[in-house]
Amino acid sequence: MSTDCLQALHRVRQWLQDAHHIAMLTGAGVSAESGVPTFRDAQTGLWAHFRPEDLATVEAFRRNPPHVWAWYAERRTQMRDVLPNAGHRAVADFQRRHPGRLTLATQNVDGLHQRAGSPGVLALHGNIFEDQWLEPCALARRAQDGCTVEQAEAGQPPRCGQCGNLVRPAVVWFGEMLPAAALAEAEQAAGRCDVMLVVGTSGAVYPAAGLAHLARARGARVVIVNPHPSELDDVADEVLAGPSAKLLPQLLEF
Ligand code: BV8
Repeated sequence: MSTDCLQALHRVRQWLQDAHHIAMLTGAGVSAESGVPTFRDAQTGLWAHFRPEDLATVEAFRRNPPHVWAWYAERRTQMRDVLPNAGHRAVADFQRRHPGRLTLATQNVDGLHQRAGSPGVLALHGNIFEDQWLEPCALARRAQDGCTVEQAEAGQPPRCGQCGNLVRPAVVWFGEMLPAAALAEAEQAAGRCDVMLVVGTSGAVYPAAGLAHLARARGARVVIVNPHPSELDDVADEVLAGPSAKLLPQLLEF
């Protein structure tokens, strides 16, 4: 690591040690070293000619439920077989050593922060392993809440046995509101933190990416951990150009 990088790392570590409260926003890059393709990696195989933004919408699901359901089924299979990496573990270990000092908001739907042991993860974009109804249902909001889900033929999304609702993944699609409580808590943490760590995100998706702007506007130091340039670099006080599984343990082991 160059002298400049080492100096930047030590500077950020000092900011974190002096911080009363740390806010953290993670994106798909924090799971890259666990083997989860990032959201904007070139789609592989069957999905090579689809943009995620064109699949992760209610309209796409209504238009062709089996098509979108198959994309999620493939991603669930990918994500079921992976494990949290050293970056996820460094965050969870820090939270265990310093209860209440770090608020973690993630854009990821893979559940890896939760599996690493992080408490109170603010899952801004939901959880790919959970299902919900496509339409609001008087009986239940989530397939797990008591309605009977009838298995569908191969490739088709299941339906509710009572209300006939289509089952969809419990993730936030483009054009959908984020979970209000989680977003409000993330905004509160961004507004009162001394340091905001922005890890593994292109900063392309709002309102999640707006948390970095909010932290900056309220006077926090903003630090980016990302091996490549991102759309949030211009609001950062420091950009640590490297992989999170390597840098997070170096930043948080105190
Ligand atoms: C909404 C779940 C109200 C589904 C996802 C301004 C304000 C408000 C809204 C908007 C706005 N401008 C535009 C919008 C609309 C839209 C939006 O942001 N569009 C973008 C494309 C411009 N936002 C919305 O629709 C949101 N809803 O605002 O509601 C509303 C309603 C109607 C109309 C207007 C407003 C909902 C957004 C949520 C979408 N759902 N995921 C699913 O997963 O299938 S978003 C999806 O992208 C993932 O959650 C992902 O996490 C997220 C962001 O991507 P990244 O995580 O950053 O991943 P990416 O691949 O881009 O980058 C990876 C990074 O990792 C790279 O930088 C790479 O360099 C780095 N990296 C790689 N390896 C490593 C690494 N970093 C560290 N270590 C490594 N080893």
